[in-house]
Amino acid sequence: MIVCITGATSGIGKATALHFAKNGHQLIITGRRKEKLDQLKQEIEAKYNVEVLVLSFDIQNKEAVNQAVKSLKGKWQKIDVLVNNAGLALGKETFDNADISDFETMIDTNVKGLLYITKPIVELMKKNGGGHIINLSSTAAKEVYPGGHVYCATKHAVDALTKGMRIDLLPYEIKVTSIAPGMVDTEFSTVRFKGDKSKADDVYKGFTPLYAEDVADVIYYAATTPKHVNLNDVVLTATAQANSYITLKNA
Ligand code: 8X3
Repeated sequence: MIVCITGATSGIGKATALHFAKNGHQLIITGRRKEKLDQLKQEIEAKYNVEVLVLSFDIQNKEAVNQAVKSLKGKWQKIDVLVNNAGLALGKETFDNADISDFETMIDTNVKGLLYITKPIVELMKKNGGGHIINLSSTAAKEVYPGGHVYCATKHAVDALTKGMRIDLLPYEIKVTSIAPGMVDTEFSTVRFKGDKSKADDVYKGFTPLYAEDVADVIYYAATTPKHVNLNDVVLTATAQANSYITLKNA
């Protein structure tokens, strides 16, 4: 298969790229940090017998995204799976104390960015006679928690878009899946708390959280079900986490 993964420079995206590569799939990896993508391409091509194409762009920039998809030639247009992983949370202050530019970045990345990349790739999938879109949602799409407001809203939007795409893309044999992880020990919280490592580390202390590889495993499973089977919506959390706001810590 040819698998396009957004936000592949770290965390769930990177783990997903490695997981698919290990299983012999060709990759298109995208992200903002070109050096990190080039490094990952080198690492993967040295270890596994697969080809990796790097596309570096800011997913918030509609023109840049369109140009990148347009630049795909030959076999690279035959994308079987799009993993919409790029996304972020910024801040956990209450709504009234939060920063409006953080709101914009989250909406521009998690919602608009996802739309920018999906729209032209859907056209390729239609030409190819099918495909699979896997959207990275979150437990934040299922319940809203204190300080979650806009991040939770963007993930609720991802769930709604997943359902809407699944309905409208049915005639084209394009599967659409939502994977909603709970707390995953990645750069996610460091980004959310703007580099405050001690705040970020606290999130994953006192229990065993999910790791990026756990989510990659589920994404891979969803992408490799038989043609007549689709996982519509998968929620996965650490065993110690019940939902967005109940986690058994220091048990
Ligand atoms: C990430 C999970 O708990 O920070 O989507 O909302 S959480």
